Amino acid sequence: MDQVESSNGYGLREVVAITGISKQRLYAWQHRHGILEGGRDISYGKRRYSEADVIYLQLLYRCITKGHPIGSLSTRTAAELRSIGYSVDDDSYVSIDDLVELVGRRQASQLQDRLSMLVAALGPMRFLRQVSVPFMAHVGRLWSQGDLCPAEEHLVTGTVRTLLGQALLMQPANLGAPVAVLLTPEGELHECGALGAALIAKHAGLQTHYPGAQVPKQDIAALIRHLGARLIGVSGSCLPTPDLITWVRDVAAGLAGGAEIWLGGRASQSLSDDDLPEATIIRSEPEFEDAIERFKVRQSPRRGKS
Ligand code: B12
Repeated sequence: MDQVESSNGYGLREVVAITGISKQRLYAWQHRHGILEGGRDISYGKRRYSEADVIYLQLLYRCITKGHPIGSLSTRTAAELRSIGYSVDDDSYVSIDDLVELVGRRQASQLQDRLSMLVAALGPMRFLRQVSVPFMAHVGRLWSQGDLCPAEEHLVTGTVRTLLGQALLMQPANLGAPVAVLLTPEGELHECGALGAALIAKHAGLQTHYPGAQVPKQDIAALIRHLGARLIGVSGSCLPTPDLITWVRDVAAGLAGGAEIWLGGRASQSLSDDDLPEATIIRSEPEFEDAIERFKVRQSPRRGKS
């Protein structure tokens, strides 16, 4: 935890710089809607904000910029605001049966058409959650049963990967926000998870880059410097745990604390935090979104510098 926050919280100027909410707006929310009432630190005589307050305000602002009126949000908890702010409009079930059938009938062009239409119709986040994840699970099953040969699997996976990559590039760049790089380590060919995580990070407001799969560990330090990144998100799906640990340790040693390393995907889920203290293990999408909100606060201008 950061020095400033742990000693006496954040001042108004810092909160404005971190959240982008103007001073006037903040006052109006407090006085008209009772947002974050109280919290006055007696020893300073001025309003201080804790890290939890700042995250709450970030979430509130996110909901407001999505079009929710402040009146409907003022009594919500941070957890409720997170689910409103990160919801993707409509979580109704999308059937992927027709996609699976097109794979079975080897209708590659129709499949590409249908998948492209789904990205356009659902938007990137719903496409990721409601199509890519269940559809890729089917593709993996067909491949392991021998119902798809490697070349056929490559054709299908390539389409999903390209669409996720296009969706990533078409999301707003979030210029000025902290920079994250999502990738897979050497030996990890499963690429859709890293692309999906990159989409989630961008949707959560980070500048996000995806250099691809199998990035050599000796290139990471230069890449991070070049991009000005403060976060590396490593996606491990099937890489054996010892290889994943070695890769992350070697990268961490080369970075010497220059950027945080987060680890997600199937292969990382069996790791405990003690197995790999050099990295933060992320186990679910809500956990990822929460971690990003905290990361934004950590990366914001410090009191001394503002
Ligand atoms: C599709 C698939 C394949 C395809 C890969 C195509 C490709 N090039 O990407 C094919 C069929 C080729 C394949 C091969 C193999 N696979 Co495979 N594969 C899958 C499958 C079915 C789906 C993966 C996928 O793309 N999902 C879609 C993406 C969008 O979702 P996701 O990966 O879950 O990622 C999300 C989250 O996990 C998270 N996330 C992911 N990364 C990160 C990173 C960070 C930092 C964060 C915060 C979050 C995050 O966010 C993403 C978006 O929501 C999974 C099982 C499954 N249902 O997940 C097995 C799976 C990953 N494969 C597995 C295995 C073992 C293999 C093989 C070794 C099989 C073999 N015996 O040969 C080979 C290895 C090939 C190789 N050399 O890499 C195992 C891994 C076992 C483990 N680690 O526990 C799995 C889990 C299947 C299983 N249950 O056994 N596979």
